[in-house]
Amino acid sequence: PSSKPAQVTIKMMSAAHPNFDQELDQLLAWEAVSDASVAAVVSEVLAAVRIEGDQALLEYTRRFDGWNPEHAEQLVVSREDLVSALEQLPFDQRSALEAAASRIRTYHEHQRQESWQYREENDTVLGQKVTPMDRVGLYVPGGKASYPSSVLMNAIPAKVAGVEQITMVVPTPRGEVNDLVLAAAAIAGVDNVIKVGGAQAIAALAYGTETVPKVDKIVGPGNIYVATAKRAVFGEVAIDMIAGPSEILVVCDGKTNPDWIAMDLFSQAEHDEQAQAILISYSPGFVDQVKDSIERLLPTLERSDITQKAIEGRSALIEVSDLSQAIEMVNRIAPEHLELSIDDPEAVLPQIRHAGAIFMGRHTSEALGDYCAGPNHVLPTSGTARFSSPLGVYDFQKRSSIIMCSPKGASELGKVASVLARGESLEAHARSAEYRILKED
Ligand code: HSO
Ligand code: ZN
Repeated sequence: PSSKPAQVTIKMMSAAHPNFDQELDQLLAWEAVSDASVAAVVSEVLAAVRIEGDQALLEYTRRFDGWNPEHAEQLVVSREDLVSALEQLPFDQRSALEAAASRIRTYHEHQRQESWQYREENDTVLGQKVTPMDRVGLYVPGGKASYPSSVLMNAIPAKVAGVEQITMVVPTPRGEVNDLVLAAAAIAGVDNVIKVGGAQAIAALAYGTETVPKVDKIVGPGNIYVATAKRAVFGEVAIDMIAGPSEILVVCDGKTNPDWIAMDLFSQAEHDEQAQAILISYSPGFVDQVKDSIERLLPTLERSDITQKAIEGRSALIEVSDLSQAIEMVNRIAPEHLELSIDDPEAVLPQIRHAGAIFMGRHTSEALGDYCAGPNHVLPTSGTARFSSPLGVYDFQKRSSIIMCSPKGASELGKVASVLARGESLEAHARSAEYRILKED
């Protein structure tokens, strides 16, 4: 970190510019990389794990993770190791993780879907029964994107849904696991932790091996090998959405300290060189003030390299004419995170239609939501907030339909079904329904 201001070439855009629409489209363009050579490696790994089970896991772990487990038992993190990771944590870290976990749990308890039913006049009952999935797998990346907060955000909703068994997989470069990640797993109630990563970990969760139980759904972020493997096993198991780079969109009326806005933009930019940070303001000249703050503050960051690449890459400071133009643009961008850094965010909320999470007012920074406000930080990226939602309890629950006919109800429905079945030339359907028509009806 340095205290000398940097020259930062962030895109400055204006909605009044004749080419603005094309420029914005270009800024938002994002294509998930798919790579034929990656796909080939992944399909080989999937097949090997499917056939050889633990032996393949050991072999790939030796090859890719740089340590030499001899027996599959060495891949398993014991209950005692989990508990001791928690106990060895410095006091402030432990209490912050616990405070975050408790707030995340409370928020997600509001999301639980309940079963329902209703009774018709003839005593036929119709309903929907909600059931948690039995087993869920959670992928946690190794390296720089190994976030304990993400362990909480993925595991707690599954537990709140009532999932019995959560298996976490995590690659361990040289056999070492991040203690904070283990502690977070202990706090969130993760049941098994296995030291295996990459496509081989996804294969193990999807097919099961001698030591890794087969799961019903796999969640959690990963690199291109992991994402490709998740896509390939989809159908065998359910998967969560495949996330693109992180994004933040700040709308500001010009009355927030520009340093706060710059730091909020950095908070996403520091995740990833491909991350996107956009400011939209309708206060003349405010974008230039924020640019000054960016140049002064960026060099003071520990991750200034990544942050600068993101700020100079897919990011922009945009001037628009008024609030309603800003709102229109928000809905077009459908950002993962939206900060409304304005006086009266509640007045604007009804018009916001597409955003993963909405941070209301100057004091609500995205960082608070990333860790501990309560809502999930796994959110739809790359404009997918137009049709998807934050990760939640509902992602670990499924529904079964319930139909219970009274004799009278079966008789009445039988007449309708019989006509429709004969229309489809399905004789057995028709007769099955007709058997149940009452004589007196
Ligand atoms: N902002 C990230 C989540 C995260 N932030 C984890 C810090 N740690 C999701 O877009
Ligand atoms: Zn973040």
